[in-house]
Amino acid sequence: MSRAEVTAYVALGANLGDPAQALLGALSALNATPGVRLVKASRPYRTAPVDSSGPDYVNAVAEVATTLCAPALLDALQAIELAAGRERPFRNAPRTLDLDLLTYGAGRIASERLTVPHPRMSERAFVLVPLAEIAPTLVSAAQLQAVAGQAIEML
Ligand code: PH2
Ligand code: MG
Ligand code: MG
Repeated sequence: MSRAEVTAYVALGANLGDPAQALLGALSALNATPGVRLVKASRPYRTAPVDSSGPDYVNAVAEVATTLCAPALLDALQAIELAAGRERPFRNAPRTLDLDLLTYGAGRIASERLTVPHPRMSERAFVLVPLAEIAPTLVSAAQLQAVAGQAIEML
């Protein structure tokens, strides 16, 4: 018997190499992953680095429907990051591709590898603005107001 699909939201970001191309490649790699179906993706946004360095980022958020459990979905995200040349020299280092699991259904997870919902998602315009574009009921006006000072523009 096959498992029911769960709706999950994934944040995409990059600020090295060709970030816009990396995000497009990641969306198609996500959809090509067995057990993962891309439902929608936000527009790409140019954003200033937050607690990070280097060039501006390109960020987006994707909605996926998945039959994978959350740890397997995380494995898939990390495999796509690695294939895009992701290196982790230090925390919040500039990167060719970052894929973060924001939510997994209504799941709450606090394991060594994974905290869901993502603990910093509501502090970041680069997550909330694209998330609000594709899932407006998940983001409140007050949350958007709280990050209104962070530089973000639609590409
Ligand atoms: N990701 C971070 C830290 N800072 N800043 C922007 N603008 N976009 C990001 O994706 C980003 C960041 C940690 O993953
Ligand atoms: Mg991140
Ligand atoms: Mg990450």
